[in-house]
Amino acid sequence: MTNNPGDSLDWAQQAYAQLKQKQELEKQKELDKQKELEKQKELDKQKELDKQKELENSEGSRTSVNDIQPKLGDFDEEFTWSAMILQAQGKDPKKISIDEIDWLSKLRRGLEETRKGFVTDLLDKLGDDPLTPEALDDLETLLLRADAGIDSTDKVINALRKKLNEEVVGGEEGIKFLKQELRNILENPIKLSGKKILVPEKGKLNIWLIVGVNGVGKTTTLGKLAHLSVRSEFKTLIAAADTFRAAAVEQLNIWGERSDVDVISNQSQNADPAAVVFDAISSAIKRDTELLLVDTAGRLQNKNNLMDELSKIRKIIDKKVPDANVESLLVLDASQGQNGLKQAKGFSKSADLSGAIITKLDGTSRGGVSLAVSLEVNLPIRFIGAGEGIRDLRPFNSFEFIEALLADR
Ligand SMILES: Nc1nc2c(ncn2[C@@H]2O[C@H](COP(=O)(O)OP(=O)(O)O)[C@@H](O)[C@H]2O)c(=O)[nH]1
Ligand SMILES: [Mg+2]
Repeated sequence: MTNNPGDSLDWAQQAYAQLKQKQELEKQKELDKQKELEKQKELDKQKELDKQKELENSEGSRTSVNDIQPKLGDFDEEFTWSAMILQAQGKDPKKISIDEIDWLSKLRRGLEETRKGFVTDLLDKLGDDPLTPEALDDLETLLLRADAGIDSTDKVINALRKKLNEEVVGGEEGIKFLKQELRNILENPIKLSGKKILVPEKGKLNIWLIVGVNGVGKTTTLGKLAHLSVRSEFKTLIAAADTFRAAAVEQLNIWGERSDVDVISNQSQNADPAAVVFDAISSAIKRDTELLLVDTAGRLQNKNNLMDELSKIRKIIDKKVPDANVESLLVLDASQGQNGLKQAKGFSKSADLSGAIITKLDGTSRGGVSLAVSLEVNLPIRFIGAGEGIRDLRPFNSFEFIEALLADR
């Protein structure tokens, strides 16, 4: 299926060299280049339009402004970087879709804020010189500032310090080692869970509870998950168990419509969320649903009520369908930094969480919190969201995440 990763890297490096060469030529042959660019843009635009059409045809769905994807502009640089990342993972260059390139570009752009206050400084400090104890102190400050949390920071710094005591570590090697350490933190809970990525089991009822405080992006994420699920041909159903917010059901109905997924709800005021879930499970059984996505409230009259409510929902599920695969996924807003870690600790005490979803990585983000949540709460990160569009959610990939976080351009 895949090419030799070495070949792929060669291919990417060649593409990059060509780009550089192109930029040189650009200076000399301004006019020629202008024409060429125009032609290229026209071609790309055409490709984009074709792709759009293809999507519209295959899904027959509505598209919003947010869904219209590949944005040109920084195309060359982003394309090259994204292609390299995909190929470093052994992906066949011929099979890389513009969707994948676009997503990685978006992720890199999303993590730009985190990077600015962290990696750029770090790279400046490390440069090509060997790593020094002073550089480690700086790195420690930078990691804390990026919301990586004390424990993650200590872990990485100690590992680097140990290595430094054993040998001379060059700047580039230091970065490589740092990336590996950071990746290990993210990968640990994923490995422990025994599931590399979270996918519903075919032919079985899977129930994913989407939990988290108000405004973090639960409903939006659920809408995106429904889309992903339908695209992957799972029979999907939504339960509107946030009965506290009046507009919540309407918001979910819109998302349901976009992916052609039915929403089970109870319009009456102060309906019992557990009762909605009960009804939804009955429908799911009747329809042979494979993935039931449950939206929950982020705020009730007080905090205890919220946790009680979640455990009540969980009890109903365990009683009614004890064989179902149940996931309790905590949604965290990346821009909330250390607050996200607090939320994760709070929910994990009473909500029996099995994973986390990090949203809003496109805003002014402090992506480091993913590390803190992985290490301190031991939650595998399952998906990440970077935008309000229906396609702006992907399964989490620690390699891509760390490469985007530490991208040096
Ligand atoms: N920029 C950005 N906005 C998001 C993302 N996810 C959700 N939002 C926005 O955050 C706000 C709250 O989202 P909502 O899903 O209603 O949050 P909930 O209260 O947890 O259900 C909405 O305006 C969403 O459009 C994301 O990944 N990026
Ligand atoms: Mg909501």
